[in-house]
Amino acid sequence: MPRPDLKALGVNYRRIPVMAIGRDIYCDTRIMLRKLEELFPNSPLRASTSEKKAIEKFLEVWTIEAGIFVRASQLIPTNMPLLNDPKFTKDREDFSGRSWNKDQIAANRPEALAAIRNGFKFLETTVLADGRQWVLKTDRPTLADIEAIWPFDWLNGLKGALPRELISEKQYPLVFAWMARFNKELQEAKAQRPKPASLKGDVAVQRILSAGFAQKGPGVDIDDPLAFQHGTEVEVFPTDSGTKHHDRGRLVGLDEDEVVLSIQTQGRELRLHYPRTGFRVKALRPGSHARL
Ligand SMILES: N[C@@H](CCC(=O)N[C@@H](CS)C(=O)NCC(=O)O)C(=O)O
Repeated sequence: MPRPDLKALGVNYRRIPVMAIGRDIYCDTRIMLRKLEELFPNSPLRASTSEKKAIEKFLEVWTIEAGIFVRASQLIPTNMPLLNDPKFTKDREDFSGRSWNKDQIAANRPEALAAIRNGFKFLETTVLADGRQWVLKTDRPTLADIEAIWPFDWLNGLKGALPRELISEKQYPLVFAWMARFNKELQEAKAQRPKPASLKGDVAVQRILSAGFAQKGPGVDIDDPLAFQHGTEVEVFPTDSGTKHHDRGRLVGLDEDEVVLSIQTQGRELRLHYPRTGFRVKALRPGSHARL
């Protein structure tokens, strides 16, 4: 924070990353990955069978909603110079809703470490136990690998986060070999891809505002438990972190997977897309919205 480019778009959601495809803005990697997979259906990343899709989904839920990422973030080393900057710690508190006092972080560390160590053991003794190269026994990494690997790989690269006497190649050889393989594949993929263009924020904002929509919305499901009508004025915000940053607008999409909010910015409509779980949708005028 601050996020001037998102502000110029009228987006209050504070977390990163955010993806724009035309005037459709996607908040949260869970919905971004899904949309990218829809847009590139021949992509070799998505799982091919319902059983494999289930594993992919469980791994997403495990790392994001079941708390692996939160535990990983609690292992940020307390000797990081930034933790002495009150502006930084205040911002982290606004983001996470918990204390970033060094002593409290240190006191919480054993519990967080136990959760992460449990995660390493789980991967070592189940998912990777038969010596497979990739989570779904494919020739190349798939989305299931991505869903599982990122918090562990992040911690592995964050100096001082993992005590090596407890968590290393020695105790978890299969997990560490998998992370090394993944990073090698990633470097090779990066070397082969077309070079992405970088845009200044204001240019990106204008490009987004003058674009068309990338997709048709899902519509507002009449069976959704919220029983909201299309067009109800609502606010949407995450319930796990960044919870104080609410977007307000008209509800134009709601189903089992997705929430879509329509906002107006500089006279143009933008549609903000969020995953259905982990976000709250609240009517701005309680009582005025109900269909029933
Ligand atoms: N579930 C969200 C989590 C996003 C998230 O926690 N992002 C963190 C970085 S990993 C963030 O935005 N930090 C910057 C901030 O302070 O707002 C997702 O998968 O996109």
